[in-house]
Amino acid sequence: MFTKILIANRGEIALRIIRSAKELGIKTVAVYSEPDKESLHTMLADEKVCIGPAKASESYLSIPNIISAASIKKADAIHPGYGFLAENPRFPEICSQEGISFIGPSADTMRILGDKSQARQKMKKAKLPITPGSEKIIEDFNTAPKIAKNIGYPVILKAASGGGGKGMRIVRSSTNLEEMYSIAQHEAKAAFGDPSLYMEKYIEDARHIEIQLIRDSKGNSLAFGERECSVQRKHQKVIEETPSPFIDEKTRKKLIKAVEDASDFIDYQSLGTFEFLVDSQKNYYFMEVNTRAQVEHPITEMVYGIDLIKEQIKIAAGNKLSFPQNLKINGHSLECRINAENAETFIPSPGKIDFLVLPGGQGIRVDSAAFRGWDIPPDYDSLVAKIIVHSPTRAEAINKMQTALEMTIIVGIQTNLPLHMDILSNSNFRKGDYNIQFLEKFLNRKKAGRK
Ligand code: MV4
Repeated sequence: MFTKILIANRGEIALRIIRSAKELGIKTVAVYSEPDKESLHTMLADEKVCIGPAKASESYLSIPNIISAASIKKADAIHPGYGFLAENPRFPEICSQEGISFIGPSADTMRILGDKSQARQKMKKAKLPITPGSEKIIEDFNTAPKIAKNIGYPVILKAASGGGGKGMRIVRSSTNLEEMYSIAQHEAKAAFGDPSLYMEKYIEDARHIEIQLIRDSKGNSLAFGERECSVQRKHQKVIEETPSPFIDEKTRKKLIKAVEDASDFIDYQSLGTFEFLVDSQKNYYFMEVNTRAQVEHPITEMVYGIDLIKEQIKIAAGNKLSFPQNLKINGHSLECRINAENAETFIPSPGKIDFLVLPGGQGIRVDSAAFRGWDIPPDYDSLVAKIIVHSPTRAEAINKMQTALEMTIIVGIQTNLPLHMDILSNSNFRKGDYNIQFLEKFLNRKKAGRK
């Protein structure tokens, strides 16, 4: 087992990783940027190293700075968390050159899955259903109208280096194909330095469903019941839940089996998430693989009673998967992402937390790096806390979440707590009747004052 892990991240996820490492008896090293000097992850790790100024490109995104910190502190492994360097294949590559274990999949796996067009073809070979679409990237716009016609409108253009929605455009008819192509291409070039696009059939009224996978270096794999992540705005998830109110036992079993088989096919190692779109007929289509621990991993931990990060660390050290194969889903879990932002305009609201009460009690978990007096820097994402509940049924989980949020007090900054309260009391949400369009439509209705 590792003796010392460096956590190449900040905020709640850095704390989350420190907690699992401590439980495993592993020492931890925090890295921090100048404005994060007085943050919780630097206080709670065993050791800490400043890796640069506020600008992420000169601190949390600087591979040389982080590797130097690991060498100085003699860390034998690095956990990347999510965001920052978590899905950059150069990071595991350089870790391996330096003799440091990277807690995540191999650079090769990251590279293949990071190219969304290549990932699609790979998963097609692995027998996962994919949407009809172009076999590879579109080399020449002149071929695009024919590809679109063959697929049938509406189509969606996606950036090969994308993910998370950037460089993506829905095209509903041939008249605006050229314009949308140009916009998507420029956006992709600006965001990823790669203008390559590919095309898929656009699936209407879909749900965003994802399957958590863990697979060890000996080929033991385990996929879990789905997380429903359709409540999102501008590709940022807002509420996640498991199980999905839409997925039946038969579809769940098929998804789990399909992901376990696909992970064997690509010899995936570590924790990973397979994203799917599920249409109103419950047909599912592979979208992409996230090669990291995700923000919403706790809801899976709640219903299965497990610690995914501990297990991820253990299998990175070469241990065999220790979860039994017969894990059962127990009850229902929801997560609300509490952000420092205006609940109506979504404008970030960094600043000092003057007073803070976070909820607790049976079936309530809060993953947060917030404390009274913390001055949230404006330089990073606006996640303040993840409030996670666990109850026997979905209805009880929603009620528990409402109570938990009512007992949450955050003074000094604006948060999206009022938005969460609105969603949780919405009748369609309560019926489980929602898809990826839900939040956008809900917000439009609210703006028009119709609620
Ligand atoms: C799609 C889609 C519909 N049809 N692909 C969004 C991010 C990336 N993970 C995949 N995404 C989507 N891909 C096909 N063929 C719908 C989404 C999608 C979405 C699209 C527009 C607006 C909001 C969305 C939210 C989630 C997923």
